[in-house]
Amino acid sequence: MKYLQIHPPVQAALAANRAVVAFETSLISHGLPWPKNFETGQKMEAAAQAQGATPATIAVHQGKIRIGCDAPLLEHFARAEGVLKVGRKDLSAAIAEGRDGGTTVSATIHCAAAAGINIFATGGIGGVHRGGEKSFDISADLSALGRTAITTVCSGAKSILDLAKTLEVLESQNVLVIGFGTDSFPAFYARESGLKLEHRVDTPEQAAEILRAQHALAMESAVLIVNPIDEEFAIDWHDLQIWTEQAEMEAATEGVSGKSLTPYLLSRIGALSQGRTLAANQALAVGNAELAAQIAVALAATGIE
Ligand code: PSU
Ligand code: MN
Repeated sequence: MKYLQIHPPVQAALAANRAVVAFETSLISHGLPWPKNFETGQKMEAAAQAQGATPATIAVHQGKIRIGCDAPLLEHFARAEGVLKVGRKDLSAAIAEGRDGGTTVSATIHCAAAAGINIFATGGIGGVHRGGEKSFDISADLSALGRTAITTVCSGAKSILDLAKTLEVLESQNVLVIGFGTDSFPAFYARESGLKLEHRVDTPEQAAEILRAQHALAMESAVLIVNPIDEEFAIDWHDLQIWTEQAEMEAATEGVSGKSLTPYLLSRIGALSQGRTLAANQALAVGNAELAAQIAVALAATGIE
């Protein structure tokens, strides 16, 4: 595609059918503060490489879609002010205007699939916000997952959301949700939401088996592999509720809504928890990068006919 600029190591890996894992940049530009964001991006890439996969961090840079960023470009997206938050619907405008954009899940999976990458990892997907039945604030990630054939590894949806409604919308969108080593939908910073899942795998090979069937059936929707945060970094559900309610109240008082709401809540909860949620966010994102790479390697080993 005309607007794609594929980084040479990613191009080489794709041409040789080797494992490639895509990452997003909104997590870096809007989800975490400097320098934790740059460190997280680098650690995610290193985790993929350690498993034998090539990382491809995706962004819009000067109106071009970059499939794979080198370290200076990653640092740019971590440091620069005023980077646009680019969802799938914003891609064309960001390109035409020659902008710099950090791509969200919805935009990143569209670009990854266009480049021929079939696995993507992030921290947590967007979903239905609390009170979504009134505000209609439902992340475009959900409908994008419903119409993009890509495997997405994440720690469930962000705990600031209404997780039960988020699971309902994923079901409506035909997104297959599989617990990795768990029977319950993980809650981002917390290991458990208490919401039961129907499908579970315990190894990357078992996951790869399902992905082969998904591919053979020519499904147009994503498979979501949900991986709980490491015990060591997990945060108590009750503490999270208190911080989230406080942050939600502040957002309402300050009139924050739309695109700014998720970054605002994440940043306020980071401050209220004295940085514990930031450490947790990094740990879970790196864990998901590692698992995605293991699954990509398992898939590449036997092909995906
Ligand atoms: N995962 C994280 N932190 C983030 C995000 C994901 O650990 O900040 C980003 C993703 O880019 C996701 C976006 O697509 O948050 C959701 O934003 P919204 O709720 O506005 O759709
Ligand atoms: Mn929203």
